[in-house]
Amino acid sequence: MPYAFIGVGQCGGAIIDSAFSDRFMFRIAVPVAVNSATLDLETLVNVPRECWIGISRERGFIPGTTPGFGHLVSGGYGKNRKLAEEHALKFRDTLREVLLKALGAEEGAGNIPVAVVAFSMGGGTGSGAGPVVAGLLREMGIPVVALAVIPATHEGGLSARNAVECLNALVGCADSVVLVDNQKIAHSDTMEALFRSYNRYVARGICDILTGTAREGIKAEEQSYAPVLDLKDMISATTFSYGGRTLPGFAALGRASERTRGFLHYLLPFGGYREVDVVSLLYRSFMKLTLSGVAPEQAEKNLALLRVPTAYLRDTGRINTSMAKEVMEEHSRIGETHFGVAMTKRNIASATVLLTYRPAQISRFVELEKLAAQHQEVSLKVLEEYERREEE
Ligand SMILES: Nc1nc2c(ncn2[C@@H]2O[C@H](COP(=O)(O)OP(=O)(O)OP(=O)(O)O)[C@@H](O)[C@H]2O)c(=O)[nH]1
Ligand SMILES: [Mg+2]
Repeated sequence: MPYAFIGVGQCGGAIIDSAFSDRFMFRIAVPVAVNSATLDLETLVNVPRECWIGISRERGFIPGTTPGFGHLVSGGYGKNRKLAEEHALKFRDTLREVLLKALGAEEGAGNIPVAVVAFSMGGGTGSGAGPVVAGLLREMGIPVVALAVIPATHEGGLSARNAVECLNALVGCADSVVLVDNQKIAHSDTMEALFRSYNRYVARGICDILTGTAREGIKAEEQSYAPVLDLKDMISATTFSYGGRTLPGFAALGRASERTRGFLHYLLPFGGYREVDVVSLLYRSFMKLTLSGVAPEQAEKNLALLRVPTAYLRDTGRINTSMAKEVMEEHSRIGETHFGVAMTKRNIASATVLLTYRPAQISRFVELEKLAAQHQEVSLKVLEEYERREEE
């Protein structure tokens, strides 16, 4: 049974669209794009209409192939998170039905090994309906990884408030949360111009981990000595257990890659393949984390996946896995690391890491909370001002 890869709202849709630009993804996952605005859905290039779900104010969640879809699904929520959440909860039954159909799992979702649900927390649709979608999948027994985008500081108080409320809702609805912080691209005058490449970066990282944990295509003899990651690793690397209760961890994603074959391959060692310095690949991935204000060595636990061409896996010693593992252990406060190697058919070596934190370690959460409180205060002041005038 394939994975579910669901994008909610404009940002979530754009991220999964990017993930499915790699056609291989269609072999291991099913895309679904949920939105309240047909215009947003029409911007998707890789996710076909059969994989769309619209939110109609009258009819709830409807499949993309519904006649008159464009009329029924229009307008969006314009950053009104509360209203999007309210509608999603009100039409939860239609969501269940339409979602199972879109996932090709009408008989039940029991066999879906994991669902990734991507959305931004600063807007309306994704921020409001994203956690509802995640919660529903989790209720069906599917492990849920939320890919949640944090608004940049300059986006202001309303976006921050939506994000704070979304985070509060999310805690009960996801097994793990991977954070994608737009503050990382906020240095640009036109942050929006960087969305495409940022989405591609995030999608690649997540797809690497998912395809790296999908055992299909990896023959045992080819895998030889290298450790393998499975989905359980992915979930436990990003979840905390307290007694009998589990709570999602908050993970930052990092990825670095390099070419393994140059034009001058006849001058290079073993069949034209360069030596891969996995330690420096890992350090480069730490420098490109999707979350600002966290120290890589302060992560509670972590996961790392190396992907290398098959040739590297054939015999021992081609890549130094024990050094890589040691580096990862040094970057976990409790010494818990989940480490694996998978092969790729491309001439590329990559390291993808997830570094997991507790909320108290994330300074961006404190910033969001402050910004959100300012927003609320300002609006209330305005209200008071008007009320006073009316009383006078
Ligand atoms: N990283 C990234 N962030 C995005 C992208 N598109 C929008 N955002 C961010 O997402 C937030 C806005 O959310 P959207 O996803 O556009 O909103 P929505 O879920 O469609 O909700 P509506 O308000 O109903 O339109 C802001 O914080 C944007 O900076 C994207 O493609 N990539
Ligand atoms: Mg929108």
